[in-house]
Amino acid sequence: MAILEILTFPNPILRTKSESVSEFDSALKNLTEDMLETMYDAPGVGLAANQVGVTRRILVIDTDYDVQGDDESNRKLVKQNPRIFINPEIIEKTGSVLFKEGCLSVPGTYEEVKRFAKAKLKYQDIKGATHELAADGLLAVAIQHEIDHLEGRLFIDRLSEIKKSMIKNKLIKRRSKKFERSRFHVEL
Ligand code: QAP
Ligand code: CO
Repeated sequence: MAILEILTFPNPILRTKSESVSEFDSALKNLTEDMLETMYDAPGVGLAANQVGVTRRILVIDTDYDVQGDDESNRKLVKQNPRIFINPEIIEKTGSVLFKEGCLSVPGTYEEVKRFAKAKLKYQDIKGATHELAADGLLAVAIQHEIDHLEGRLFIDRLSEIKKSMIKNKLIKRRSKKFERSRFHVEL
């Protein structure tokens, strides 16, 4: 098990369309375990494989977990419901909701996005067996957000042009500040 590096905007891998999984082997199982560990550590409620550099149609989601402990050293998962979706496809969608979303690849940015309120999902499990799942609430929103990642789409793409450009400017500025700081550090 390992905690993987989460890629952040504007990394081009986040813009890559992911390819279907056809081999349900131990490498797939190891990757999904690492993705779950990375998600719980972040902490987040969902992660797509391309966020850790793997452009395959793999998602992990847990919208039900609870943590105990006040700092990193004694943090413990006291309840969890890890879900793994391979080659997920939305086959039915109804209603609409506004949900204030964030993304581990767009840190520190939260904006309301319009989503379908309910979604029926067809997916494969870790062994390749096909299942269906009817989702609503936070799970339905998480599924739509994560499937966007598989298409190379980010939640900020679903905002108005003006909001999107403000956010992009903010993130690019923050990134160059970070770069300046690290360069300064090296030169010292
Ligand atoms: C996607 O997002 C999602 O900016 C998962 O500083 C979004 O886990 C599912 C996070 C909305 C359902 C509803 C974001 C953590 C986590 C940040 C996340 C941050 C730290 C985002
Ligand atoms: Co995301």
